[in-house]
Amino acid sequence: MSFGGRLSIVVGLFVIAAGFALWAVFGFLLVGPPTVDFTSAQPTGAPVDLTVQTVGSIGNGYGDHPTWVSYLVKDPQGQWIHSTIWKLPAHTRINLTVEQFDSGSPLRNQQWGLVQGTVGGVATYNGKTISAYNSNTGNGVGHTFAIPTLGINIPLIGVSPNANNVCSQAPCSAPSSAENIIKASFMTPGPGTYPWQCFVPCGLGFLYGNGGPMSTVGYMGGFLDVVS
Ligand SMILES: [Cu+2]
Repeated sequence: MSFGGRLSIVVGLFVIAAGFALWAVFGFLLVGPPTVDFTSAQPTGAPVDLTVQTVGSIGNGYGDHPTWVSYLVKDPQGQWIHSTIWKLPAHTRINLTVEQFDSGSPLRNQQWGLVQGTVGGVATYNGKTISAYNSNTGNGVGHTFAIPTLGINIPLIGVSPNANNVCSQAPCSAPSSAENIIKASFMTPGPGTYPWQCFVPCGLGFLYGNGGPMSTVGYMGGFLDVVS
């Protein structure tokens, strides 16, 4: 074979290999949870009801990590969606309900037990108004819902670890599964993308509890996609 023929084979193989590499990299980077849209669920300016749940292990039917701890969100049609990316209207009151189905533990940082940045600086825990929760009491705190750029933090109090009905397959529902309901309201700011996350290192089995679901969008963190 001529030098030119061999050169074209080498170049051709290189182009094919580079193409596969780019396809793999972009495929890995672009796969993510769907954006759940709350902007057209109600008249402009009206409060938005945002209901999420936290589950200790998401279970089967949600991809490759059935044992991972996760959030889910209820879309405006009432379906539970495995996503942490929510499209919300700007300058609007969000009435958040968290259905907490996971157990808890004492916090490493008691700051995460404070309710901060919500309307009135309070939340309700099974109907009782709180401005802080001492995680060294009761069942501790399972997760937090925090939006650092907005100064928002809400501790999600754990269910009893001794309950014989702790949910391990999403979507969870009460009363068949033990549940705590935490509610709070907050105002969305102007348009932008605002990351939110849990600050409790709840990624069991990962380094310091901060890998796996704690560092994967769709499980213990996501984004508010705030639009005008
Ligand atoms: Cu968490």
